[in-house]
Amino acid sequence: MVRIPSGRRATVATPPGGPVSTTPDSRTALRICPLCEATCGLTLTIEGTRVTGARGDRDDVFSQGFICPKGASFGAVDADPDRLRTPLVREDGELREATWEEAFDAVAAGLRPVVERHGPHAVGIVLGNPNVHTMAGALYPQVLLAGLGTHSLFTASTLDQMPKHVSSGLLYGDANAIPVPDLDRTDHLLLIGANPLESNGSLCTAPDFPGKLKALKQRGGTLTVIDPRRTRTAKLADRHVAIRPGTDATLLAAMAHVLFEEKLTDLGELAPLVQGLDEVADAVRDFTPEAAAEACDIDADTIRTLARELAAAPTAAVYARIGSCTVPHGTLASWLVDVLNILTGNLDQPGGVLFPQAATDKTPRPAGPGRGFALGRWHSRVSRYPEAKGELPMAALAEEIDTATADGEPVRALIAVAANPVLSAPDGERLDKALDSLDFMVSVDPYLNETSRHAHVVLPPPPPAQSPHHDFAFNTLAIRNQVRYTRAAVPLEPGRMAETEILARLVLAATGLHGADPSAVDAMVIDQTLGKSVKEPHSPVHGRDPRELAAALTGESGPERRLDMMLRLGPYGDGFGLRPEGLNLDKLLDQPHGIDLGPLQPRLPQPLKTRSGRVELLPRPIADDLPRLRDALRERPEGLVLVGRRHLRSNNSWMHNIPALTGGTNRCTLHIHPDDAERLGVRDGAPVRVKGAGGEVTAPAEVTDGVRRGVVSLPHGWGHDRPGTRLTHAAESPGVNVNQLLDGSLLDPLSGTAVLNGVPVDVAPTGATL
Ligand SMILES: Nc1nc2c(c(=O)[nH]1)N[C@H]1C(S)=C(S)[C@@H](COP(=O)(O)OP(=O)(O)OC[C@H]3O[C@@H](n4cnc5c(=O)[nH]c(N)nc54)[C@H](O)[C@@H]3O)O[C@H]1N2
Ligand SMILES: Nc1nc2c(c(=O)[nH]1)N[C@H]1C(S)=C(S)[C@@H](COP(=O)(O)OP(=O)(O)OC[C@H]3O[C@@H](n4cnc5c(=O)[nH]c(N)nc54)[C@H](O)[C@@H]3O)O[C@H]1N2
Ligand code: SF4
Ligand SMILES: [Mo]
Repeated sequence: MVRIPSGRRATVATPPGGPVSTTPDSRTALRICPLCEATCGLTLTIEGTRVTGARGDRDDVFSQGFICPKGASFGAVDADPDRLRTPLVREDGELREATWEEAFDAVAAGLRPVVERHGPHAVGIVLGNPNVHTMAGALYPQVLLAGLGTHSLFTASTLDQMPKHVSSGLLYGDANAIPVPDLDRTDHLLLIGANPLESNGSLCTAPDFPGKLKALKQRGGTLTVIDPRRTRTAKLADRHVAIRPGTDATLLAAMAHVLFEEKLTDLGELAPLVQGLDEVADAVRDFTPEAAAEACDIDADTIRTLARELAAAPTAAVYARIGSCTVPHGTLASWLVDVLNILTGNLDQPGGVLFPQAATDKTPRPAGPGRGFALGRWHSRVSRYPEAKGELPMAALAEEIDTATADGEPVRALIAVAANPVLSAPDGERLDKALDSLDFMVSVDPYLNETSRHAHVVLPPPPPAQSPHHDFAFNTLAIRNQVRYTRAAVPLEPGRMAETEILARLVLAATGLHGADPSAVDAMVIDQTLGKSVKEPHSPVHGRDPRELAAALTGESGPERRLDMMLRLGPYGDGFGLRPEGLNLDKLLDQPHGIDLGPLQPRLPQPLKTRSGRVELLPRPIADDLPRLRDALRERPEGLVLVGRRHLRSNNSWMHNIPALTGGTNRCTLHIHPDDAERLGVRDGAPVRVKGAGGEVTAPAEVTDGVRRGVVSLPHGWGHDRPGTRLTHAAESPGVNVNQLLDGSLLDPLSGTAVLNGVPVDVAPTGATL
């Protein structure tokens, strides 16, 4: 049991880490940064109600003072004058400012007739990335989904990490059981399709990821990076392998082949927990390094060396992100990452990859067989894509709206929360038109942007300084168990509504309860959760009276009471008095810099929820998809392929409006290798046309040997040139929408994830024919 410190409540946050330059009426407040997955603790300087500075909080138990340029610009992000201050409601085709009451009246009046006439699936829900960075996004979308009962759910996961969820679901029986690399202790990190020096890490929450990679090298460890671009992360590596995009699954299968062939597999303590080892050996038999070499454009010796190094390292972690997920074999690549960790005995071991245990996880049930993971319980209407984790592919959103079929209703109304699919998903032009054709659309978004401009109602959440924060999602992916909560740093401005209340009211308006008290939503969740918990034998509250438990909850608001409940029911919790030394909201509030809960611990077999109760190494859907990968061994793309890239001072589609975070190297240019540029007559700085299956864009060329031959790179989230938006600064250098090059037809079939990397394109100087 981890000791939960007790201490006196700090009413005013003390300036940690020494003096801050403040004026007499300035103060400081703590705020966990919501601008990327690293979740750094910030110390904000506040004058009146304005954030005038941000520094890393040196006393933060997790981030210990780390901050990046985005976090340092927190004040500018918070105070962007283009942020909407009041709801907008469409009247006679035009959006006008409205009261909250008018806005929610319009939401209820827009959504209910669609549900009543066409059924729940005619209402689509689109959830974007910032939902994992807000408390509201963690607490209400599930309630909305359950309340509406729609199957039309589309999220940024199918533009991102869905392959990993599917792979974890199949291997471990739990789509959210994602092991993370033990960055602080590993001897060898094999990093694939990730660039944490720009992204600050993903599916691996680690403040100061760059510092941790440097520390790995300083303690004698090795870093290998697989990336078609020589990224800043690759430059730090001991070995950089510039793979042909889209072929990681082939490379990883060949590495597994080598481990079997050279008898380098050693499952160690995992052996009794794993079934299907021989079947995997059979499955990768055709993937000889020689067969993979040409497909991946990596010589066979290098493939063997990668496998041997992995096996020889005292501890090692294979970690892969976007570049391995948003590709045609994303789920197979994600699966093979874990297979390699398992074959080398590095799963669930210190220095390898481990399952975090967050404070808001439920108290784990005893180990044993579970219900397993099902795929394809329903299908999309038009292309019959299988659902994965309850979601349909974001790439199918446009067709689900604009295409009628004999069976089922098209999506006629849309609820978009923190989502900008017009820029982030394939074929924004088609989506533009589809959104315009909807009977009704509501966006919960701080900006009037490429997507929200189509809404009939826009509900703007307050800026982050006015919102409390706890990382429900990222603590389950953190490289150290810890828990932190920061209340709003400044009070809500007059006329503002907390995003938690916006979403609670949205739940009510969508489910026919418009006008009810929004706290009823939290009360209902609390009742249901406690009612279920008291019936579970392993729960710390087994057999107790749920009403008595609900009455014991503390917190100033519904969301805080829900956080208190989750903490108290959780693995470190006080169990509502059962474990008085355990965690609750009051104790967390007493520790404004957070509570460290220790390094990650081995947890198997407890996290397994497969039907067998073991790790199922070769699940049926994976086995069925392997022939497609065998076919890919023979593929040799002729022309250029496109990959993405991220910039440290950017974040997907919504940070180009902050002058402090734009300009310099953060530009929407096409990276192209000098040899390709010469062959095609492309000059550095000159505009080039890029054509893909979904359309064409023109962007300035940036000739650089930072990309390998045969590969070009454009960043995503640009293309801020559409009318009817309110993004003053972004519109000055709009860039182009890379996703216009995609037609949305290329998906990883198991996860429904869009292929955003390794996409065939043609490139020519403007004026030349394509
Ligand atoms: N080509 C290509 N496309 C990609 C990617 C790629 O690598 N290449 N990456 C993909 C990935 S990984 C992702 S996650 C998606 C992201 O795709 P999206 O989630 O659609 O896009 P974002 O730009 O993250 O932001 C979504 C919206 O959230 C709003 N927002 C910001 N803060 C808040 C808030 O606090 N509350 C609310 N309610 N809204 C807020 C923003 O204004 C914006 O409109 O893009 C994907 N698209
Ligand atoms: N600064 C900044 N930080 C961010 C974001 C942002 O937009 N900007 N977005 C956030 C989000 S939503 C996410 S999901 C994470 C993503 O976090 P990361 O996955 O670290 O993101 P990227 O920087 O896009 O790195 C992906 C790398 O994959 C490479 N790649 C492309 N195709 C292939 C391939 O086929 N094989 C291999 N091996 N590599 C390939 C690309 O060249 C690129 O360097 O970042 C988060 N953090
Ligand atoms: S690394 Fe991420 S969480 Fe940390 S300060 Fe930068 S943007 Fe914020
Ligand atoms: Mo993402």
